[in-house]
Amino acid sequence: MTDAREVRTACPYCGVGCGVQARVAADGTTSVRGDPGHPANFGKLCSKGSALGETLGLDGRVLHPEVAGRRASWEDALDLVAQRFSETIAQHGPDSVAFYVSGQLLTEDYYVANKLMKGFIGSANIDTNSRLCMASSVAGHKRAFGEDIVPGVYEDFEQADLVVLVGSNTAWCHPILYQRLLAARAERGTRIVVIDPRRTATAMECDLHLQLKPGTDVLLFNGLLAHLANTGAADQAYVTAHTLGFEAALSLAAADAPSVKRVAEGCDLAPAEVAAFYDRFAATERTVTVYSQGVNQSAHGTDKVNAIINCHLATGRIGRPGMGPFSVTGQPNAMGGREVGGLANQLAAHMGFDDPSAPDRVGRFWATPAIARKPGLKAVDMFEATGDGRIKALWIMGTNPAVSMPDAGKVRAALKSCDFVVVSDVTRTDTSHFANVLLPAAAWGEKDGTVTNSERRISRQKSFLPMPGEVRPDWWIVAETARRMGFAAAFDYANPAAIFREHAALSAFENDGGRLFDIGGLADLTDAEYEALAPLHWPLPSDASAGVQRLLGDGRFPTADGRARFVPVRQEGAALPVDAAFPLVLNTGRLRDQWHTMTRTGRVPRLMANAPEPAIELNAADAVALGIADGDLVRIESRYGGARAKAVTSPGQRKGEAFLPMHWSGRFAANASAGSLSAPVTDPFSGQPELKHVPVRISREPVAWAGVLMTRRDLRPTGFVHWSRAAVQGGWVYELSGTEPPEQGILLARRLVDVVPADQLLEYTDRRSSTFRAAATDAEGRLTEALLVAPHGHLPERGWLQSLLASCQPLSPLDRRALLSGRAPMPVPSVGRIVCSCFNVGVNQLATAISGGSTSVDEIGKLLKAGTNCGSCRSEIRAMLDASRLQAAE
Ligand SMILES: Nc1nc2c(c(=O)[nH]1)N[C@H]1C(S)=C(S)[C@@H](COP(=O)(O)OP(=O)(O)OC[C@H]3O[C@@H](n4cnc5c(=O)[nH]c(N)nc54)[C@H](O)[C@@H]3O)O[C@H]1N2
Ligand SMILES: Nc1nc2c(c(=O)[nH]1)N[C@H]1C(S)=C(S)[C@@H](COP(=O)(O)OP(=O)(O)OC[C@H]3O[C@@H](n4cnc5c(=O)[nH]c(N)nc54)[C@H](O)[C@@H]3O)O[C@H]1N2
Ligand code: SF4
Ligand SMILES: [Mo]
Repeated sequence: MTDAREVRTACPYCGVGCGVQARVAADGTTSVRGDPGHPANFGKLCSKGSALGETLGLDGRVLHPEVAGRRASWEDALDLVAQRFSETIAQHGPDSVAFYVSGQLLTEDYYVANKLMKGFIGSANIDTNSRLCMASSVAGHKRAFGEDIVPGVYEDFEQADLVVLVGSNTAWCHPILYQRLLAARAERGTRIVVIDPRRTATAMECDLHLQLKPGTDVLLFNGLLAHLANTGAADQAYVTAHTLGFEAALSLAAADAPSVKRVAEGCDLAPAEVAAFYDRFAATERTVTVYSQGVNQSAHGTDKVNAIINCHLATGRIGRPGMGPFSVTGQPNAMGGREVGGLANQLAAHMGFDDPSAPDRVGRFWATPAIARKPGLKAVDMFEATGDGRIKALWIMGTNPAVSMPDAGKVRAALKSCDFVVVSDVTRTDTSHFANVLLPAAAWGEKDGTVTNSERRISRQKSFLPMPGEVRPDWWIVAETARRMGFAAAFDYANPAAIFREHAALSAFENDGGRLFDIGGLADLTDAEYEALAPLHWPLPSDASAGVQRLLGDGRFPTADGRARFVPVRQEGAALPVDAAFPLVLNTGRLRDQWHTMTRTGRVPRLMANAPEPAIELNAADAVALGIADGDLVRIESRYGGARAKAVTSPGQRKGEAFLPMHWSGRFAANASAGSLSAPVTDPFSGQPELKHVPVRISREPVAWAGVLMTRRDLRPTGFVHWSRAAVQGGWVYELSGTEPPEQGILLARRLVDVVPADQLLEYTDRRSSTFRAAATDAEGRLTEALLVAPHGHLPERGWLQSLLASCQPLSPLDRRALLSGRAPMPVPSVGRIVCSCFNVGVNQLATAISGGSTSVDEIGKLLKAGTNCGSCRSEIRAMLDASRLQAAE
């Protein structure tokens, strides 16, 4: 037995990039906590980060290479990949193949994949899921600054007097950064403005919420630019010395937004709210404007970014303490991907195709004659080309496009029709289903490398677990394929450190300061230094001793003349307006405890407890008009596809608008995928798709029966109108429903327990009430399966059943009888839906505390511990307190 050890690594979820300490005990069990020494989180972790230890099991993992669905050796699998890619290139040219990669990859993996495609295959057909995420920010930065630069650092959130959060549900999506902001507010009284069509958890905490009409951000910020100019709040000296194009941008803005009243009308806001925001912005030097997917994921995302940056340029508030535009990145290594050049319109190390000398320079560095000279296909176009046969071989690494791409049904059809699909993933996914070759990648905790967070801070991700089965790190898989394609010398890496050194050297290569991304100071790290690398900011040129923190504060920009550019922008109408056939706007995004397509977080019971079923949020007036009640199953249709989810009315939802989480894949529900509904309409500059706005119609499904199956098995039911599942202690709970008569529902559901040997299954059918119950136990008498089917609205509470599945005890005779009668032996008080996932505190407990006299989140924390660890649930608790106060006042 080995001794206990502790490894300092980084969280693999969001772009905050928190430091994590993983402790492997002598018996091999692993626990995870925040790293107090990491400058992003100082020891704190959010709900997802704190549950990392629970994602390390091997359930669902891909452990061996597979060819055509059969286990294969690495030799055979990689020989086949290399042969098929080489043949396709020889026959149809380099642009007939493509890689679709991901911000989940480490910088070293990403670098090697980019080098193979752009440097040696000679095509720029490598794009990444960052196209769906950050592309508009990249394009906006390049238009304004000349390079993709995030000027600020996290301390700016703490040193600002005003923080404007645009299209960002920071409380849920960048929770630790949000906690830092709230802590700073408690000290200095920071004002927080939220600009979002939904009343999100983030909006509940703010001083001013502009609940604008979706897609009208350009108008709002054009109005602000005009207001700054009119009221003398613009910094003329800065504008004259450091920028170009102010007059043109201002005249278009003023024409677009001639008055506060016109802005208010266009954005569907009260004039007083707009004026309050403008006055506050004008008066507050230390202002940070944070933006995320409500800005980027839009058909006009790049213009939204520049409308925001224009206001910061006009006031000279860039790159100084407590001020600046701040695009927060989504994925753990979205930034690293941008640094290596993983987007199809970038080349490498912040060099692009717009600089004619860049391809030769990169070609010289890589010693290759085959360097790509023109941009490749961006994600939406790449799948379009896969569908129509232009792309004949596609390799997908670390992303799940069958779920996360817009018009996902069409993407699935493209994958099905493609001659040769390779998927590298850690688990089986909706995408891996289409793989001709499936390659088992090493997961978080097993692999080594670096990631860069939203504030340009590079951190090490380190392995602390052995690689299970035959899994291999992504860089190794790509390098081995490159070797087989005839490029052995250029891909002869001993370890991630060697790749990192090369990446650092390329960033400094022939760089006279024209590219701010320069980490030449790290090009000579020894393996031991790389191993011990402490988190640091870039840039870090070879002559610097420590990473420069803020950028652009001196008013010098990485453009040819050193000046920033104002970009004239105009408010455009919705790319896809609603009409009589599709009268509602569907917005999509994230939930607090889930990560994307749920491949990891969906397996953790306490992360499933807050929102166990796919649900669409509706405004109450729309629900009434559509004859939909809370909990009803609804059908959602757009011009691209359909989905089903449970309806929940939400006071946070504007009339005419609905919100569906992006998370549920075909592995977690029959069909609740937001991607199937979303439109493949893209921004003209960034190619980023409009994922926040698609016209839909919604109708109630006439559900006749419902069922619930608790099981230890990992199933994928078929033939049901709707099902969804949630991980619970000891197994899974499947919610089933259908529009058939209940007797037929019983027959359908009964098939799910067909595999259980008859002598282990207790069954009971009550024909009069059309109910069915069945239960099975293992050899020790512990519950393994429980199935209940009843007419719609007649299923019992799940709490007691779940506790039986979780229990390690044999069933008592009392429980056995109770199971068949479908009722708990004695009423078990249910905690209700879980709000605090750290301490398992449910809505019913919170309601009792509030009716018992608790009046603040802190008081509730003292009583129930809820909200005292990661803090992610504090806004939900506050909303319950507010609601009860309102009720009392009525
Ligand atoms: N819990 C959790 N956290 C995550 C992730 C996750 O999967 N789960 N994913 C990570 C990733 S990759 C990303 S990219 C980030 C995303 O982080 P966010 O961008 O904060 O998250 P979203 O929920 O996608 O969208 C943000 C908000 O944009 C609003 N919005 C929609 N349309 C408009 C509009 O026209 N204007 C404005 N101003 N707002 C609009 C939506 O109502 C929504 O509340 O989160 C990261 N963090
Ligand atoms: N409708 C709608 N669609 C959206 C969005 C939205 O808001 N609305 N948001 C978009 C955004 S911002 C994003 S970032 C995307 C995210 O969409 P995806 O990238 O499709 O989502 P993930 O579930 O994170 O997929 C990552 C995959 O990588 C695997 N993986 C994890 N670690 C590794 C590794 O080390 N190596 C390899 N090879 N695989 C690994 C995981 O198992 C998983 O299958 O979704 C986009 N799609
Ligand atoms: S905020 Fe949460 S998900 Fe994001 S890096 Fe930190 S712990 Fe991970
Ligand atoms: Mo993202």
